[in-house]
Parts: sequence; C-alpha cells; structure tokens
Amino acid sequence: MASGTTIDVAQSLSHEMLRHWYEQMQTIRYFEEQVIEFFAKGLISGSTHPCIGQEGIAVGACAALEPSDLILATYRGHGECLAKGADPKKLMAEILSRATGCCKGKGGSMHLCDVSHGVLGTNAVVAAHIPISGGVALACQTRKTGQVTACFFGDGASCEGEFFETLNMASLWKLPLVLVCENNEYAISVHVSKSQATPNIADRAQGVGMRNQVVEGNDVLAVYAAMRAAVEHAREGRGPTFLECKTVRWERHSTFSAGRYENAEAAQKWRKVDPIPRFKSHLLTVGISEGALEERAERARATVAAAAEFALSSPPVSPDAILEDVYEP
Ligand SMILES: Cc1ncc(C[n+]2csc(CCOP(=O)(O)OP(=O)(O)O)c2C)c(N)n1
Repeated sequence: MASGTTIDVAQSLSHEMLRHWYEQMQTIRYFEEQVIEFFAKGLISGSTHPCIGQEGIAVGACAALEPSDLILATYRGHGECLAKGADPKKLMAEILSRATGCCKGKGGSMHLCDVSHGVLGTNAVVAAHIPISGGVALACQTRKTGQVTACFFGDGASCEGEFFETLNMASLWKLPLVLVCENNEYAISVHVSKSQATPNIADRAQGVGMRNQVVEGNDVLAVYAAMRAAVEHAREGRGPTFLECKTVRWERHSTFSAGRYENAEAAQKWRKVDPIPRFKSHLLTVGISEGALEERAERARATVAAAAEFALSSPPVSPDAILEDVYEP
C-alpha cells in the first residue's frame, strides 16, 4: 500500500467489499482473456485493446463512484465499463457485433456505451473524450445534479492539445471532474520518456492550479483511496482532481500486432506488478481465506462464460439496421 491514507481507507473496508473487488478484478481479467481468444478465432472485427494488468485502476476508481456518477473511457475501456456495472453479456455481444450488444452491435470493442449505468462511452479517437468529459461535468454542475464525472485516458492522450484545454477550463470553472490518467508507460510503441517533458504527468495539473496526485496504479486500495478523496472534493464543489495512476501495459498495444515490446522479457513486465496476486496477498493477510477467494474467482469465470455464450448465440447486427438510431425521433 502506498500511503498512510491508503492504510486508513483499507482498514475501513468490509471483507465483503474486498471480496467483491477481487471478483470484479478477476471478471475483468477473464473477460479480456476471452476477448483475446475470440479475436484469435476471427470473431471480432477491427482490433481490441486489452486492459489486462490495469484492473486495479478500473475497480479501485469505479468503487469510489456512486451508481449515478458518470464515466468516459478509451478503447482500452472494457474494464471500466464492467467495474461501473455494465452488463457483461451486453458488452461481450457488442464486442462481437451482435444485435443484442449494448449499442446493438454497431459500436464494437472501442465504442461501448451503457447510459443506464453511467457509462457515457468509450472512444477510439485518442483524447477526444477528454473535452467531452469536461462538457458532461459542466452540464452536471449547471443542472446541479450532484453527479461526478470520471474520465479515464492514457499517457499518450495527455500529449494532445485538447487535454491541456480541458484541464484549464475544468480548473477555472471548478468542474466536478476526476481525470484519471492510466500511465502504462507506452503509447503504441512510444515510451513516456520520449514523449513527456516532466517526470510525472500529474505535474502538468500544477500549471493550471489543479489538485493532483501520483498513485500506485497496481494497488487497487491506493487507487480507491485517492479516488475517494477526489470524488469527495468534486462533490463538495471544490473542483477537479488529476490522478496519475502508474501502471504497466499488457504485452502489446492491441490484439493486433502493433506496439509490441522489444523483447519477450519486456513484454512480460506487467506480470511482475500484476495487481491481482498483489491484492490477493493483502486479502489473505487480513484473514480472507484462500477458499473464499477461489469461490469468487469461480463466480467470475461463470460470469464470463455466460457472457460468451450469450454473445455467441446472439444474431449478428443486420445491415438493414444501419440507419436505425442515427437520428433522435
Ligand atoms: C487522435 C488520434 N491519434 C492517433 C491515434 C492512433 N492511436 C491509437 S491508440 C494510440 C496510443 C495512445 O496511447 P495512450 O494514450 O498512452 O493509451 P494506451 O493505448 O496506452 O492505453 C494512438 C496513437 C488515434 N486513435 N487517435
């Protein structure tokens, strides 16, 4: 655990909540492994971007949000959608372009949306959702809804102009926004050392006077502690927070071949900091049994198996449906 604050927060959590987070992290892991298998079998159009190794950020951050709060994420956003409560069956069906998917099969892996669970969309265009999240937070502030918006994005996205523009306006207007940068060190093949002028991406928030924190992103408890404080700050009307969650990317950029590491050892780096065994060790030390954790892992496997079966048995999206849902009736 990263800090005294994290320890205090960890001690305040019930065992039931900790077991639930463990199940969520396992669900995301198995879900992504299933997606990789489906991609290899040619069942997925385009590409997919696994968030394997980054589960602690999705689960820790979304656990600090209320069901009515809102999230936006990137193409690497399956984990955040699941952690926010979106239905795994509808997500898997969407990824396989089936008519039963959360966007009726027209969005695919990179464009997932489930408004009923506050998932306002994942986005294939790097950084495009950052200003959108600022607009969403502004709408919530103007309408006094009390909702907090969380925006998840990568280190590469933080080099785009609209990132800086959003930081400035969000800080000026004290928007109820949490910017969660998942710094997994790489933007396809470009390492952060070749793209970032400051040691921490969070340093950039200081330029606009925004509250910010560097977080150990492989520790779900540290992410939760930081996010809880950020969400409280936003909900009290005190403005946005920038969280830089340091993590390590899975072995390549996407299931497609691009963005591989230079050698096999580098590609396996994420396994050394894998957030799931790390969290498991913590759970065992606080007295949760190996058997209880295996039961949760089994439930996660069953959830993913049911999602896979649902998706495979669903009809593909029909070309006849292409013009449906384009315009608001
Ligand atoms: C505006 C835009 N530029 C370039 C791309 C191509 N592209 C897709 S993913 C990516 C890397 C983004 O890296 P990062 O923001 O660090 O996120 P990560 O993939 O590591 O999660 C790039 C350059 C794109 N999709 N959109």
